[in-house]
Amino acid sequence: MILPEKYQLLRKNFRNFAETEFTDELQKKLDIEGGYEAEMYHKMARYGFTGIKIPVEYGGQGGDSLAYVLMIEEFARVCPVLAIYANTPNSLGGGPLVMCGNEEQKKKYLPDIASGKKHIVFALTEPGAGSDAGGTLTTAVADGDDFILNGRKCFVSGAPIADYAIIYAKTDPSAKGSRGISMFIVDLKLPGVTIGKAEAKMGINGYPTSDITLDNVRVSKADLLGPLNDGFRMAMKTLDGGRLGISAQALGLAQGCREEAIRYAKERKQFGKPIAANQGVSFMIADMATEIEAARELIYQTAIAKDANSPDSSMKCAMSKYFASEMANRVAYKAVQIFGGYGYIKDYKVERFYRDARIMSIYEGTSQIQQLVIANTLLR
Ligand code: COS
Repeated sequence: MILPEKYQLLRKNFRNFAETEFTDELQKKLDIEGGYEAEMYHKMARYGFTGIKIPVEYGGQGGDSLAYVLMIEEFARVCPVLAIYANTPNSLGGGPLVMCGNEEQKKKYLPDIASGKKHIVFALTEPGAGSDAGGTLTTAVADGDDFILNGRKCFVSGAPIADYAIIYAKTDPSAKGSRGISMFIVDLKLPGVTIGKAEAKMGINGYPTSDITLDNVRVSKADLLGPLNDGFRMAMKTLDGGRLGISAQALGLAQGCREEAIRYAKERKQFGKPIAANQGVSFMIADMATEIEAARELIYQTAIAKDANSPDSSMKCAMSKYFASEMANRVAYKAVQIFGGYGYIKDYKVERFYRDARIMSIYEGTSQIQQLVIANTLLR
């Protein structure tokens, strides 16, 4: 797709920022030490990236899904984990508030999220409710002006550094399956909240992931987000946007792999010529580039369809995530293959890309869940 000039300029700005700020030194530090780079988050906030999709009246940039996709793609092309820093406030964290917060909630929370003062995360998954997100066991029981929450959320990206979490809990125990679930904004400083130890992960190091345990946590009724008992549908709608974001992250990673592989294949000489002169290598590059272009077209079209409220946009978000995340894994595999033994060594970026790619066909719904969403839409 030939992008209108406005988006080309945006892409250039995002690329400049990532290439200047996401230094190799910082990327290696994050990968080896894990943890979190608060200074980078604040820098992104100063540039308006943490609020790109948050409406202007609440302190954001009011950008559309295509601008958001371009930002995530360009950031992930240089460093997939740092792309998440800009993703969470715009997507799974801030998204539910933008979508169904009342005026008071939006005014209270969104400006601080857009400006990077506060960090908000999305807590849906539980030890026994992963792909079956409707199997939520966390409960919220009304008590006077509050709800009392009990349960445990797991694999919450960003929990150790977050101020708030969007928590899903069953408010109507008599409702079957995914019905009777509600959404809450929970201040993680409230008594009874425990944040677990950061998980040791294969990749995406530098943005910590942990459990959140809720033990009789008293949450004000003012922090019920959206209609009572309708939280699951809101979670699914939020995940539509989240899946688009992951597809852009996978696209950026694949583009980064492609560039590394081409540079190396032209430089590296074996049998007296650059390895790129061998069809075995050049055809891998042709395949990588073709798949990346196909993903890019699908993702950009999906972003436009989503903003136009096209009836098939949920399915397209699932298709984008399914195709782009599997594609990124294939492309990262080939990039490592082209680098040969060096691709297995941590000094070379493709080694990290390969590990980072692996989660993309898992988080925000596995590839198999995306297939289910696509098939259910087509066959209903
Ligand atoms: N937008 C709006 N509403 C949606 C929706 C969407 N994208 N997807 C589903 N819904 C609605 C359905 O229309 C249905 O509404 P009614 O109850 O009014 O009929 C309701 O939500 C339940 O949908 P469904 O019957 O499809 O729910 P299931 O329990 O069968 O679950 C899957 C569907 C498997 C698709 C869902 O649980 C899922 O996405 N699981 C993966 C979760 C995930 O991605 N976890 C990662 C968390 S972030 S790391």
